[in-house]
Amino acid sequence: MVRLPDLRLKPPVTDESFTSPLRSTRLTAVLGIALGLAFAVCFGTGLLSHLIQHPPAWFWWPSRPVGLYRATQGVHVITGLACVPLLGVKLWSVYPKLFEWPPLRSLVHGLERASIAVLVAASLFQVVSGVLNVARWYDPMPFFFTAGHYWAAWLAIGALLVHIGVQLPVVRSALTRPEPDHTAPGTLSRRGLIGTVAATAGLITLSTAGQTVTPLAPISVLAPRRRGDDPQHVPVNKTSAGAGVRDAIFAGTYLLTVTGPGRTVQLTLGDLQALPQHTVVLPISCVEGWSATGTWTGVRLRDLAELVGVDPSHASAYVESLEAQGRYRTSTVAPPHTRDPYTLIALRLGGEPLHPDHGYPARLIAPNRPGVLQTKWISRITIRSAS
Ligand code: HEM
Ligand SMILES: Nc1nc2c(c(=O)[nH]1)N[C@H]1C(S)=C(S)[C@@H](COP(=O)(O)O)O[C@H]1N2
Ligand SMILES: [Mo]
Repeated sequence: MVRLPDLRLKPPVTDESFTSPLRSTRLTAVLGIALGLAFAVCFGTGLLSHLIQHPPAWFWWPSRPVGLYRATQGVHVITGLACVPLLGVKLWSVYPKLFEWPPLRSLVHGLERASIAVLVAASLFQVVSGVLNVARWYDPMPFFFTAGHYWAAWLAIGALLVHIGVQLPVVRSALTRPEPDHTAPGTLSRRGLIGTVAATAGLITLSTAGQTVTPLAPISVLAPRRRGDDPQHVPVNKTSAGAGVRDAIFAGTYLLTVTGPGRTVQLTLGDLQALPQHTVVLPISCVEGWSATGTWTGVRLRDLAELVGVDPSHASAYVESLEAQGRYRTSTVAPPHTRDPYTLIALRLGGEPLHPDHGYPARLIAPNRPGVLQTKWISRITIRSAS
């Protein structure tokens, strides 16, 4: 009798290839819940940061409490960094499923696999691009970081919702029917693994949060921005040399042009110093998650609006820098911040004239605003009536 060869495809890798007894549906469910919560917090705080920087017509952001953005963006970066170990172990707990056989069972199964591919790719992209950004290492990213990170966030959240919808029954049964822990005595237990992941996430938080939570600063050994020898005890984002403004700010010909709908005034540094001076304590809160409190002295923006004949209770301002090029050379101040008496054209920081790298001769400082909108070396302000 002639036997036909068995032509059915066989799985290249079988269940026995993955031997760790630590893997279990319950472990994956616990890690998945933690990661899902962290992603929800990251998505919410990240979207808020995007809306503040690119406000659509319906969006309104208040100028108080002064440190609200400092908190939301601090939480974004702290939670994002805690995702690094969570995502690593979560993927490790499920990667044997990549080798499940047959790889495609039905159209619905294929769609579900495709959503997993999107979820894994977008999640890894978010964590890697976020870490590179806060480390200020832009070279490996041949695209504009913020745009990539923004669109990948929608992909990640969309795929995550599909994933939660598919896996919810599995998670529920894994959490209600306890699975016995098959790990051998003396080796790492499932509970031990969860504890290790939690401790790693906690350590990452403790060693980086000091870039925005001041009491933790001394132990912030991993923070990209630590309080150090920065001029006037505030970190510098872009230096005056990097912005190419040193010649202009030291030429002695500095003029601030303030324009309203019917009047333009030009003010020398002496003119600005002769206007009523006010002192406020406000943080610089960078989108990158670091922040620092400063004591700023200068002229109220609302006083300059009045100077050019605009009612400051309904006004907005467009602020331009001496810096000729650069993404952050201009910013728009919305009505809540323009009328806020804390919003200053600051001339001094910590009682001294502004350091050149902090925006000498004059810079914008407003409450509850991302650092990117606190324009340095300002040369022109255009006031518009918003009523
Ligand atoms: C290690 C993880 C992460 C880090 C370190 C991180 C860091 C950052 C930073 C520095 C920004 C400010 C970008 C800028 O305005 O220049 C940002 C914005 C943002 N992040 Fe993350 N992020 C992480 C994870 C995530 C995750 C998991 C999500 C969502 C699922 C997310 C969603 C967003 C969104 C929507 C923005 C706003 C982007 C924009 O302004 O257009 N991030 N993130
Ligand atoms: N003209 C100009 N202003 C700018 C920037 C810039 O690149 N150019 N960087 C902004 C960013 S991203 C931050 S976080 C703050 C930092 O201010 P500091 O360097 O005084 O701490 O300045 C903002 N003002
Ligand atoms: Mo910034």
